[in-house]
Amino acid sequence: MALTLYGYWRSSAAYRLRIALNLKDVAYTQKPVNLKDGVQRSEAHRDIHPQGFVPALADDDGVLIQSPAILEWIEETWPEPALLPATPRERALVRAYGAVIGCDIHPVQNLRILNYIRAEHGQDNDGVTAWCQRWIMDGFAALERMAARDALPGSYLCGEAPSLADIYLVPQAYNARRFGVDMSAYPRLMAADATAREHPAFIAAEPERQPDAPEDGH
Ligand SMILES: N[C@@H](CCC(=O)N[C@@H](CS)C(=O)NCC(=O)O)C(=O)O
Repeated sequence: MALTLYGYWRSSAAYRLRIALNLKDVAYTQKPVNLKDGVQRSEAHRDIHPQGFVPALADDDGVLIQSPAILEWIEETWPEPALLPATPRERALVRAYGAVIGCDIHPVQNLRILNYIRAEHGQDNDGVTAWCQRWIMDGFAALERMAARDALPGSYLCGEAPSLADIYLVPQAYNARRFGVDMSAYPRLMAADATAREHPAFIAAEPERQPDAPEDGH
């Protein structure tokens, strides 16, 4: 099956898919969509992703969108190594980490939201950074409490091996560092993030290693 990932080097939703595909050792070709230049809003790109976002993943049958749905599709299509634990209760726990990040933290610090608060609510770089920090810290505080209360033993966020929880955590922690969040308040998250970032599948998925990453890092 030939897979094409429409993404952007610094898109955290695309970063999730790169990690998952790498963990499953599934090959894919990347087609970068330059979010900085607004290519995502073009008519041509909306034929691929009707919302005008990345990521999208094309296979021989068509195009899939929405990283949570695509991650589940990847897990069902290539079950090994499993990204979800064995029991329904543990699976719900892992999915909850993903939902806190994917539904509650990440959406409010997206490019289109940041452009909007700049253009319509007069925010400068400091205002935008403060906005991002606010919502990341709010969500990370909750995740840290979850990690303290509902930990599954192991050095990853939910156990001895990478799971969907790490696939959501690492890109979000990357964004947090980018926006200058003080990570020392979240020791459990940071320990799991450090463990995962040593895994070759996570290393290969790092934004700066992607074909469209600019040399100056911006
Ligand atoms: N819920 C979507 C979110 C996708 C999303 O927000 N993508 C961002 C990049 S991480 C994007 O394309 N932003 C373009 C924009 O805001 O104009 C998913 O998980 O796939």
